[in-house]
Amino acid sequence: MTPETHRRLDQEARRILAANDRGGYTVPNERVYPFQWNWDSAFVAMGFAMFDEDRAWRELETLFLGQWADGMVPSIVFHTPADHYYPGPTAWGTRHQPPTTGISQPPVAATSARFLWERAVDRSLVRDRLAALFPKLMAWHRWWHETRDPDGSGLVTVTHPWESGRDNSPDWDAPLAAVAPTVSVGALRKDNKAVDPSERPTDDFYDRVMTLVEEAKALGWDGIAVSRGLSMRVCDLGVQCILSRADRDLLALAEELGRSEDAATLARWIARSDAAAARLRAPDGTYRSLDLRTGELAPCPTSASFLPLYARFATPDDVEAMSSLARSWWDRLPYGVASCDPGFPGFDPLRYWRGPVWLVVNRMIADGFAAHGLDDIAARIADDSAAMLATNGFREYFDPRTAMGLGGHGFSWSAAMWLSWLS
Ligand code: 2M8
Repeated sequence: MTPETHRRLDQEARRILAANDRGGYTVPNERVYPFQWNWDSAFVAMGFAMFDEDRAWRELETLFLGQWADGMVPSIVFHTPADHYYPGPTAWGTRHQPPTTGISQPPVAATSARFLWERAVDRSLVRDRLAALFPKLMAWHRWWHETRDPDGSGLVTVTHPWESGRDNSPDWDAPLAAVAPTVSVGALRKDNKAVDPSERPTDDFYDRVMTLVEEAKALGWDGIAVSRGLSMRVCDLGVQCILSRADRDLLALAEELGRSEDAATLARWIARSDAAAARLRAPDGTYRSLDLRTGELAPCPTSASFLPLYARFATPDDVEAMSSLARSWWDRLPYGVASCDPGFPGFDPLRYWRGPVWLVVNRMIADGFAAHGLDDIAARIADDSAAMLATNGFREYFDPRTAMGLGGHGFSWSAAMWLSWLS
């Protein structure tokens, strides 16, 4: 990459974050997603941290204004009204102020807080902010480990595909097939008017996921009742790994702050999750999501199958299996890392989480390979990611065959990945 391209990407990434900044929080992309999204903000904070530490902390602090009394941090905080997104606050029927959804998203925030802390120019200036955020992070992790794992199995439950962040992944095909739709919401959708419908989930998908919302509403959004009672209950490999990594990062922060009781609790949660991880390993050695209702593993590896490296619970055999898997995908597709196994019959290089490449996942996968000494794979993922941005802009996701940009334009987390990882 020429220094000129590098400068151009730096400027463009900062311009995007500034344009999507709503004062304390950042929208992923105004046209498609006009509110604050949970894991988007955790990644975006890392981008801000490279040039405005105060603004980076504010991104996380504002996200936690949406935290529920039971510790749950919602997938979306609807700080200000906007009528061009469906489903908005009314469809969720929750009671929180500011209005929020009733489901969560992958818990990246503790990892982000550690990133901010470790890069702080003067830690004494941000210690109070970290100390104020810590109990909120701890409460959220407790919600995952207790409310979303009421039997203490070590595997946490997601009850909705949107909770995984990997919305229409093949991981949800079988669990969603078991959800009998009771609503028909195709006409209410806005997303497929803002973006080419071939790059978005189907109407049938929306009917089923909104049926899950109706089920949770009928349970009054009670945490344990939802966890035990919804017709979709899956241990999502992505959330399981991201939580396990975030537990480790939160433990490091607990030690920094001298919170020894919390550190001990986190160490217990980590040990319990590590012990349960083998249940997610398929006979071919790849990790998958697990349908907790049927005991079935997901039908194919996805980009989440590399995240045990990021979580840090992978065994030496796993490391070997994951590096072979990554190399075999590059034999079929020039740009890594596809969100779904290219050999799976349902692989679709254009449709959202069923094939396209997502830079935030790439960052986590590259982190995992680098931590296990596989610097060549980590470097190739970074090179592919930078090439996609340089040739096609800060798009939401990319076609792994051609690097063509897909979904929304001027996307905040893609800009943040450039600034905090690739630049
Ligand atoms: C996508 O999800 C939202 C629902 O939360 C949607 O499709 O309407 C996903 O890619 C998710 O991971 C992401 O956080 C969100 C905003 O970028 O968009």
